[in-house]
Amino acid sequence: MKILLVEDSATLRHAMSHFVRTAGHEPVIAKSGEEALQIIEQTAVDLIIMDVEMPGLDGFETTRLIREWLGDHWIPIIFVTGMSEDESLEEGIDAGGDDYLVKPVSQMIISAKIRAMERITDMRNQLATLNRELKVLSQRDGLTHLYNRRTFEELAEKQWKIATRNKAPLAVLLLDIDHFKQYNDYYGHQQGDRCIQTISSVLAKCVTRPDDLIGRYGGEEFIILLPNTPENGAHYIAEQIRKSVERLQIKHRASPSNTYVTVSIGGAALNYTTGTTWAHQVGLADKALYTAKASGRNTSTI
Ligand code: GH3
Ligand code: MG
Ligand code: MG
Ligand code: MG
Ligand code: MG
Repeated sequence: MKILLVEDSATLRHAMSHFVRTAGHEPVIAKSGEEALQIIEQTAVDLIIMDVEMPGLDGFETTRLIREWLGDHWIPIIFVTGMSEDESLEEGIDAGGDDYLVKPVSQMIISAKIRAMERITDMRNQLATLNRELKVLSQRDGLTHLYNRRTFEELAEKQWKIATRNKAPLAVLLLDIDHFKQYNDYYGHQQGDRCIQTISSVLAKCVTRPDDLIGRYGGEEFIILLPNTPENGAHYIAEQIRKSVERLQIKHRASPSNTYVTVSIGGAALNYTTGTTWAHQVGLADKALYTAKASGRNTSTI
């Protein structure tokens, strides 16, 4: 671990550096609170050992400022001080310290306290990793890793509000795989799932702007939000998707035309003259999808 030692006394700095090295860690030295803040802003450290009584910023003030700077990123801070009063310990903990040692401290105590903090750091890191994984699981669809419907709706409504506030163009596309029930019945559910995955990766390839959103809307239905995209842009993207799927030539012997897997796409662009809501716009895209289906499938209608 990289351990920041904040200590104004040269003698103690030397002793503590030695302790830290002996414990198998790398000391980084700050001679004052001000210097500690500069280091924190530039260097990632794993633990801080902080003197309290220092000219200029004292250890408590420095700790408050460091906590503010670090925000959610927690690193352990241990005070080492000559002040043994209960009130002083209380102030240190309230300032954001995690432990409070009264001088003199031995090599053994420093090593043990570092190990204890290392243990807590490990646990926090594991928890952070699990939280990230949990977030992905709760926001994404397991089969395609696209946004699930709930998350898509949340994100899309935000984008929709931004667009209407700025009177910016925005389009939504709904996509449905053609004759997919027959595909499943003929090839089985597992191959059906693989087909859904393949279509989802086509979407990811065709819809590439950072603000664009793709979601799995239902079983074999997908929804796409295209911010800053007017009707002709949406039409272009829809055709790109439709043609890309067609070009894959995924065999579909059970389709009425005995050919390949195709998709139908319905879209709607935001229209400021008629005024609308997000739900209404999705409804318009759904109607357009119905029209695309009715006009023979493997079509996009916007
Ligand atoms: P259309 O061209 O009118 O869209 O016909 P369709 O058969 O695709 O339409 P329908 O909505 O009747 O059928 C959708 C089928 O998609 C139903 C189900 O067999 C299949 N399906 C839905 N979700 C999944 C899924 O997660 N995995 C698999 N393998 N199949 C699914
Ligand atoms: Mg001091
Ligand atoms: Mg469907
Ligand atoms: Mg259907
Ligand atoms: Mg379908």
